[in-house]
Amino acid sequence: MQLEHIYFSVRMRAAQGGSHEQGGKHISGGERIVPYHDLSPCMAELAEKGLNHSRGKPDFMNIQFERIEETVTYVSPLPVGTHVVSSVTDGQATARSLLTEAGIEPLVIEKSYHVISHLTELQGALFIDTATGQRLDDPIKNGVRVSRMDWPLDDFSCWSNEYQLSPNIRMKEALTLATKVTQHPATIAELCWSDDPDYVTGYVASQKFGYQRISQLKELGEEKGCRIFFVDQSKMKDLDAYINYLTTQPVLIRWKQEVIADESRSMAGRAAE
Ligand code: WAQ
Ligand code: MG
Repeated sequence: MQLEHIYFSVRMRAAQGGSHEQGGKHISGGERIVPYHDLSPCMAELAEKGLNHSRGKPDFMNIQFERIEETVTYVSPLPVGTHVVSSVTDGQATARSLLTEAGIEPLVIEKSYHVISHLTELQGALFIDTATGQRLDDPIKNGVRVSRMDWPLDDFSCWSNEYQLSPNIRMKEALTLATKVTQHPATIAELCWSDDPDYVTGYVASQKFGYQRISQLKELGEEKGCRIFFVDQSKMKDLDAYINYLTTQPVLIRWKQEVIADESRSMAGRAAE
């Protein structure tokens, strides 16, 4: 097997006041997929992300990589829309109406907000059952962390340039995650805003309408984030299979096949010169 076709999953998590297992405060996490020659810069980037974070200085960090044995699937990024709102109230009303448009019952939406209002610590995503509004992931854990997804920077840069969006790495990471998660038929919608006190933009994502950014979903300074996957249990084998998809199936985002086609064309052109 050629080395450049071997990929590695790289994961980082950082906490303050001890490790996550010891009850430390979650500071930052990161998930990437890179070939062997990018492992060193990738681990340096993840270390930097966790070391200089608006949630505070970590006193625990874990960075690990492992070779991916599973076949990598390539997925196009969800289409993006933006809603500029003038307050958190407007932003949250927009989020609720998008969730309704995705097919979630109003009572289920209310129950999910009730669940998150009672949470203190979250390191991953919560699952809410679209049939009952009940939490489905293990409540003694702090959510399920999705991993094994990435969007190579060159392809992301072409994409953001084409759509005249600022090449915001945070959006790259969130859109990558949302694309992977909504690719599973059981994910009806995702609702998210950051736990970083300096970042108030969030989104609702679904296969139905893509990744809809909302300019303000919380007040500046707020450290409580949110990530909810609204799931239809009838569209999954069982919860373990769903978690297995989220945590082990490698997904790379690829916007333009033509980028590669263009490159090979220009190389062919050069060869012909
Ligand atoms: N898997 C599951 N949950 C995660 C993951 C993951 N890989 N990463 C983060 N979370 C959860 C976790 O509970 C965090 O506390 C919460 O989400 C927020 O994470 O401008 O930056 O990384 O388009 O702070 C969205 C808007 C930004 C971007 C979201 O989230 C844009 C963001 P953060
Ligand atoms: Mg964060």
